[in-house]
Amino acid sequence: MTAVGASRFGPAYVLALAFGLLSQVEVIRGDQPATTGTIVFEGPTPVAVGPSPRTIAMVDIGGDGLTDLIVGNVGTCTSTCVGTVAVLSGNGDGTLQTPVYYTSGWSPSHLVLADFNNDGRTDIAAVNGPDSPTTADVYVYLNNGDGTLRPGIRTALSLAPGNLVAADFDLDGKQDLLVGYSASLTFSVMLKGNGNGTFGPPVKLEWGFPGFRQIGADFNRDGKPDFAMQRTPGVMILLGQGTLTGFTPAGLYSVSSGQAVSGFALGDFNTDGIPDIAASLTQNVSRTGPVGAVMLGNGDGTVTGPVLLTSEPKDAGRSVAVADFNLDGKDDVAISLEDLHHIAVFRGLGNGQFATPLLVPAGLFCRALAAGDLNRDGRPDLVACRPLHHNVSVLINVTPLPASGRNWEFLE
Ligand SMILES: [Ca+2]
Ligand SMILES: [Ca+2]
Ligand SMILES: [Ca+2]
Ligand SMILES: [Ca+2]
Repeated sequence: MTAVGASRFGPAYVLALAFGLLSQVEVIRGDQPATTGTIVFEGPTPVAVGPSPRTIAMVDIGGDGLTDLIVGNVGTCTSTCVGTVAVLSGNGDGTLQTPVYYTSGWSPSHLVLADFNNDGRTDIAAVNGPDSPTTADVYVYLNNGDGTLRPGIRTALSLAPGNLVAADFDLDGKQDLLVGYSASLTFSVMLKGNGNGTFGPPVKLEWGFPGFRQIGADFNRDGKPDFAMQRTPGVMILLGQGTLTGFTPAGLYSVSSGQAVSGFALGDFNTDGIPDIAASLTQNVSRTGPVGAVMLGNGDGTVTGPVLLTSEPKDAGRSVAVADFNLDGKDDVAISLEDLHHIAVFRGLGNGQFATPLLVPAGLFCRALAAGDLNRDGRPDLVACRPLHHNVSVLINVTPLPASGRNWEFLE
């Protein structure tokens, strides 16, 4: 895999940005036909979701085949501090219904999706922190199966956490939660799932070094959940032993000097069936760094890379989402560029390399990203949180279909 926009692609490329309702970016590069890889999004269309959307997920909550939007809103403090998890049911045509709000702690900063009560329906967990003045907790919302959620089940924590990984770490058939803290703390917490949305007492996992912003996968393919986490100067992979507390470091990988991981997503960028890691990156002081990086899993818990994802002009990557946006069977990477008000879409070539990014206008100050198919045409759409504007930007994927003419109806 290679650095996108680096010299190996040659200097002969022109990046042309088109702004407007139909946001299409053509990339013309000397070594590749300009007609390949065009990705087109309509929008952005703002959709009001609540006071301050900070985290986002897309999933079919109602089991009706329509993708819904889940947003965590930072709340307000009066006598108590209350935030919300908002569910916007999808209409299946790219539009969303009015938000339904569920009470959470003050600052839902990360959402994960898992079936916590083993009823076959996807539930939601939200972690509240890390800058909450009064609350430190996890809320689990069990899915009623009719598009609604049950009121959140609160699990208190002693310190305000930052993010979550849901997995069955101890292999008892019940989803557990790994809770990550801020970059300055040297431990995580494991919550053993009881299989009903509640958890056992928090178990502290002391690492001896700061590490957070975790993402789970079975990186060494032994059936035991593992996870990767941000650890300066990059990413550390810890292999699970099938217990709540046993994790073996498998490697620490530098990403880019002076930069840190701001978001994680999983994909398979070299189509070998082994999970790979995509990360968005904060910017360095001189603002000369990449906006993201990809690390290719080797299947034994180690990774190869990083492949740096570079975008011009430079910006900090705020969040990352992975999907096959042009339906060529190869995972692509989207990274939100908050200050540039764009999303950089890196088209995957299927061999661990990426094309020069397409810059898609996403509205002012776009942050948390999610990908999913809102209008049932098989093409993953993008939604970006805009907390300063109290809404999300919806970008509908209208990428032209390949000339080979697949029947998209069968994708439903
Ligand atoms: Ca469930
Ligand atoms: Ca494993
Ligand atoms: Ca792979
Ligand atoms: Ca693709």
